[in-house]
Parts: sequence; structure tokens; C-alpha cells
Amino acid sequence: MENKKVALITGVTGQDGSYLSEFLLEKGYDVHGIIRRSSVDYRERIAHLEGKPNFHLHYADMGDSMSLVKLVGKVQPTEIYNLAAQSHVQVSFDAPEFTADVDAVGVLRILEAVRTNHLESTCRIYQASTSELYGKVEEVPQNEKTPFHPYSPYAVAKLYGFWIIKEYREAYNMFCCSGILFNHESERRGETFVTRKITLAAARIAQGKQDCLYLGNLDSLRDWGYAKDYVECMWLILQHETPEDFVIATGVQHTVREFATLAFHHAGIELRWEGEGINEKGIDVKTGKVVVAVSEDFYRPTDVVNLWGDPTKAKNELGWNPQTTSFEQLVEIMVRNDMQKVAAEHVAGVMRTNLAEYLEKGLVK
Ligand code: NAP
Ligand code: G4F
Repeated sequence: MENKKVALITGVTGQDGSYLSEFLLEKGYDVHGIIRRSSVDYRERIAHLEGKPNFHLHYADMGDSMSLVKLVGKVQPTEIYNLAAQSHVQVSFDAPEFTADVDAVGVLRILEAVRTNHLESTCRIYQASTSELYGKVEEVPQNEKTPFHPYSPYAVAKLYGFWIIKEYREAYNMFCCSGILFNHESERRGETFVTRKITLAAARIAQGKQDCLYLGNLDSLRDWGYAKDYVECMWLILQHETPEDFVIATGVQHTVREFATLAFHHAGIELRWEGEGINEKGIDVKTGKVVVAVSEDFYRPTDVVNLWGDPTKAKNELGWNPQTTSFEQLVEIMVRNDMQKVAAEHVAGVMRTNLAEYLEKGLVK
């Protein structure tokens, strides 16, 4: 009988962790996830999985080596998906040391936890690397051979993670790999990433619950995919014959402005753009009101402005289809979700509206 597959997911409460848990449970895995103690019990993304017999949660922290060593020993995973991170680029400028501890040294802690428990030859490790490694890009589109030029404390920390994974693969012959994932979004995306911030605001403005959305660099280009499609790739990377790194992207890029135009369209508002730079405005064609404005609060000390991935290797070697969900479908899915969510907030409460206000005033990036 084939041995039971046991996955340990760090970052299980995040966008990707929740989709990956669903995917692996569906495949018959025992899934174990790491959670952190929080003063509010806020596990919205995985609430529907709690109580399933093959889904187990454990307290640990990426900053606490002993907790990781003990947990890896207890769970004896056959696959580890290291998704935990302080994942917000702008926040990494405000909390650079914490970001380095979790996103860089945290990867080392996972690798050492596997070695300490003598699981090097039985446990495969996936590391959530990022297109932010290309940073101040040296070529477009970016593939596995494109040089890195990290351009934020977040990206510098992730660069350590990328190299320590490669080092342990070469030094100890461990099956550990990086997925270099370009931006992937969904209805579960954190509310301060630009796509979700836009889809929620478009829904609120369409329903008369917000007046204006404030954004930063509208010209920034991203290669946006759907998170649900991308978690399959994480798994495929660990099923590959040899441990290798892969770029995961759609191969299509759009500006923040294009994302906003389409999102407002799906919320029933057609936008016209006027002005330039900090003075640019998105105007509701029907009412003439300014519904999108630019705020310097959302500019970054250094910003990555041209991400565009080349997924050829993943397509050819993993058999993955980068076009499963198109950009247009992604925006539509997110807006549809947020139109419903905002409509329900009308009944359900004040808390989320407060967050919208904070977002609007620029108090939360
Ligand atoms: P996310 O929604 O921000 O989730 C991050 C997860 O990390 C959360 O579960 C969070 O737990 C956990 N975490 C943070 N600090 C931790 C700590 N000290 N100990 C234990 N857990 C901790 O991120 P995501 O979008 O799902 O992304 C998953 C991974 O892929 C991240 O490593 C990210 O950097 C990387 N990545 C993301 C993208 C993207 O476009 N989404 C692209 C490339 C790479 P709490 O819920 O307790 O905060
Ligand atoms: O949505 P973002 O915050 O995502 P960013 O910085 O690309 O990072 C995300 O993707 C990475 C993969 O490339 C991950 F590694 C990382 O963990 C995270 O998931 O910003 C996208 C772009 C940036 O250029 C930013 O300057 O949108 C621009 N932007 C313009 N206005 C804004 C805003 N970003 C945010 N968050 N908020 C704004 O108001």
C-alpha cells in the first residue's frame, strides 16, 4: 500500500494556504497547518475546513525554532509548503526586521527543523518565492534565468529564502524548490493589496457606502493570475522528478489603472481618466464625480513597476495551463464576490466599514 501523504503548510490561514489546503484535502492528504495565537480568533479563510478529519491545526511561529522542530517531529510531513510570510511589500518598509526574521530566517528554521528530525530524504519542501525578486527589472518578460534585483526589504528577505533553499538542495541533496510566483489574487486576497482594495472600494462606491478610492502608482504593471490556479503549481513542483525552481505567471501584464477601470465597470461604473501623476483622477462618466484619486501615502520608497512572467518552463515541464482563468475573469470573480460582501455588510456591521474608511484616508496601506 502506498504511504499516506502528509502535508505541513505554514501560512495556512493566508490566501494561498486556504486554497492549497482545499486542494490537498481533495487529493487525500493529511493536512497540518501552523497557526499563530491572536487576540481575536480570525480564521475566516479556513473556517469551512476546521473539523474535517484530515485537517489539523497546530500553534507554532516562524520566529520560534523550537516550535517548528517539535511540530515537524510530531507531524512527520512528506511535503512542507512554506507559505508563511509578512507578505506586504509596503509594510516591509515599516517593519523590515520582522520581515527579515520571518521571510528570510524563517525559511532556514524550516530547513533545519527537517534536518534535526532526520527527514532530509523523505520530506520535500516548497518555498513561496516571488516575482518581487526581479524588482528593478533587468529584462522583460522574466524567466528562471533573469537576474534578480530585489527592490524592497520584503524582496531582500525573500532573496535569502530563495538562496538558502538552493543551498540546502546542493549541500544536503534535499528535495527543496522555489516557486517564483507572480502576483495572484482572489476573492480571499488581503484587503490592502491593490486588487482587493480596488474591488472592495468599487463595490462600496457602487452601493453608496464610500465616496472615493485613494491609490498610489497607477502605471505599475503586474502579471496577475488567479490564486486557485496557482496552488496546483505548488503541488506539481513537488511531484516533479527532480527538485527545480519554476516561474509561475500568466504571461500577460496590465496596469493598476486597467485593473481599476475593469473592476469599476463590473460594479456598474464607467470611468474616465483625467490629469497626470499625483493629479490624476478617475471620474464616474455618469455622475461626473471623482471616484478614484491618487495619494502619495501609497507611493513606496522604491517601487517595482514592470512585472511580467514567462511561464514556458512550467507549461512544458509541469503541464500547467497559465491561462486557466483570464485577467478579465479574475476581475469579474473578485468584483462579484465583493458586491455581495458589501451588500451583506449593510446588515452585518460597522467594523468592515471602518476599515474602508481607514483605507480611504490612507491610514492603512
Ligand atoms: P498572506 O495571505 O499574507 O498569508 C501569509 C500567511 O503567513 C498567513 O497565514 C500568516 O498568518 C502567516 N504568517 C505570517 N507571519 C507568520 C509567523 N511569524 N509565523 C507563522 N505564520 C505567519 O499571503 P499569500 O498571498 O497567501 O502568500 C503566501 C506566500 O506566497 C507568502 O510567503 C508570500 O510572500 C508569497 N507570495 C505571494 C504572492 C501573491 O501574489 N499572493 C506572490 C508571490 C509570493 P496570520 O494569518 O496569523 O497573519
Ligand atoms: O498589490 P500590491 O501591494 O502587491 P505587490 O507589491 O506586487 O506584492 C504582492 O505580490 C508579490 C509578487 O510580485 C508578492 F510577493 C507579495 O507578497 C504581494 O503578494 O501592489 C501592486 C502594485 C505596486 O506597484 C504598488 O505600488 O500596485 C501599486 N499600488 C498602487 N496603489 C498599490 C496601491 N498597492 C497597494 N497595496 N495599495 C495601493 O493603494
